[in-house]
Amino acid sequence: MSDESKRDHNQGEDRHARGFMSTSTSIPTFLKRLSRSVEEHDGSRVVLALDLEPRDTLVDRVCSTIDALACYICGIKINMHLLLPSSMYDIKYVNDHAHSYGLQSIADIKLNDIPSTNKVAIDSLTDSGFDAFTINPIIGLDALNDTINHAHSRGVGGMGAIALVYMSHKSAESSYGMQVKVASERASNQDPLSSTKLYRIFLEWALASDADGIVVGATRPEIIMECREIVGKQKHRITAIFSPGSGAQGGDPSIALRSGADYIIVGRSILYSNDPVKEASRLAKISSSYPPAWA
Ligand code: 6CN
Repeated sequence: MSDESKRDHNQGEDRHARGFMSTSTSIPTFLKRLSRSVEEHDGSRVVLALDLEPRDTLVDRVCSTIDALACYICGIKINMHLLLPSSMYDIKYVNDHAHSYGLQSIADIKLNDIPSTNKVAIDSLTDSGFDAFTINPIIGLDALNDTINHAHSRGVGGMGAIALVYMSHKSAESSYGMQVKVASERASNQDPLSSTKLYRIFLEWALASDADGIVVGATRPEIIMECREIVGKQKHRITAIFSPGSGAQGGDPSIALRSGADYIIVGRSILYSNDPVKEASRLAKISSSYPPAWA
């Protein structure tokens, strides 16, 4: 990174710190921080998936991508593309850089282990400057509760947890869409098991464990709609719907948002377009034209 961009970066950090202190004494949770970022970025509800090719100068390329696109997005999402080839120091540097623009940062690790291991992972992600992470509900309700409680007690205002409910890729149907039998109050004496789809159980567990958000693929507008209806019935809590899979995976961002997604997660169709700024700006405009479902 050049001296000049480092200087800009540090100035941005100061701006971020001032913003944090001047708003109020209450500590904002992940969704409040994300909403504030939306306000600061002209209503954009685009989360940029920073899935760049892991070649030399990856951190510099990631930071210059943030520099170019920061005003069209409300957050970044980092996954194995960057996490595996980078040091914790580099990741913290990238997250600090994103924060200097008021952006939130999500660690897309689809956390999926026993609670004690999950907690160690969450502590490391907190130390690396992340604001939230993705988690796989297959670990079960008690483990989800335990892990998410821990996350909410970490960092400034807590780490957000975003649970996978229905992934965007084609074969998600064979797992998330699987018909399963569960013991339920609705079942009859003749058949003590009732039948449902796995993603409905994941949704129920995500809400029961106070997940801050859920992931539903933009390739599944009908499932977004179904989840929106259930999520919208909650009286005392907001759970945001994050929708990846538009563009490169074939989903339509407008349809995902109209179906009830709060945030679209987009990578390749911005990063590898002929004009990433134009494409990010286009998606920012689309996303800002759909009011958040809870407004
Ligand atoms: O817009 P793209 O298809 O290039 O990228 C979508 C991003 C990727 O980083 C992928 O890992 O969203 C992530 N993702 C997630 C869940 C899911 O069901 N489908 C995805 O594509 C997440 N998180």
